[in-house]
Amino acid sequence: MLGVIADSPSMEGAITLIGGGGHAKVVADAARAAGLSIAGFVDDDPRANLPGLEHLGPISGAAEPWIVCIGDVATRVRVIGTLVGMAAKVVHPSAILSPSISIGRGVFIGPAAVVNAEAILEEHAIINSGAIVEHDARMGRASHVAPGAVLCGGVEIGTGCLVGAGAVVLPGVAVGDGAVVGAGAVVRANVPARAVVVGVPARVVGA
Ligand code: JB3
Repeated sequence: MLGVIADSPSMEGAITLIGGGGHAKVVADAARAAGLSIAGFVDDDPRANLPGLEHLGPISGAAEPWIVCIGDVATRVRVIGTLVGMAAKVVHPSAILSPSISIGRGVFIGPAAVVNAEAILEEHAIINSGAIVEHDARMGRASHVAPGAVLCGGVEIGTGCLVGAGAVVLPGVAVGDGAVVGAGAVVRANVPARAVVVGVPARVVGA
């Protein structure tokens, strides 16, 4: 699996990272490990600093291909909405990917992640370090499965969701748009849109 999969032949060339914080460091590492060139990063905070990468200016000036490197889901969704041009995909070479998966534009797949047969990763989803997305699961647009989390077979994650570090979503469970699954939770039943669930077994604590 290539480190970045251009969506069109015109999308050769270095990628621009959008955001200059901790997640951008992880994406930069993956891009380098995959042998990709990085033009630099854009960030509205002039103090943002990514060692070894040039701060190219504010986010509004992002050149394509770009990838959004902001982990907070609400911010991520908002920033994506302001962008034009083509998003790149960055896949760490140590990720284990079935050849039958679908990867949308702007997706990031981190080191030691596993994505199994027929899984669908919609645009701008984050599959973070060591996360597992099992067969036939779906990650909704801009959703984030955090390090070490496990989506079992056929799980449906909506758009703009966060599945926290080390959480487990059991087979066939659906997590509604904008929902949050707390770190370490074990989710046995469907999660309503915009709900927050935590614990083992996971229970709704807020919405
Ligand atoms: O837990 C892990 C493994 N990673 C976390 C990741 C998923 O999310 C990480 O530890 C952080 O919690 C977070 O990483 P991120 O998004 O890089 O966080 P931070 O280091 O705060 O960097 C966010 C960057 O986005 C900063 O450079 C901000 O300037 C920028 N930013 C944050 N909010 C924003 C906004 N930029 C714009 N334009 N608008 C915002 O509202």
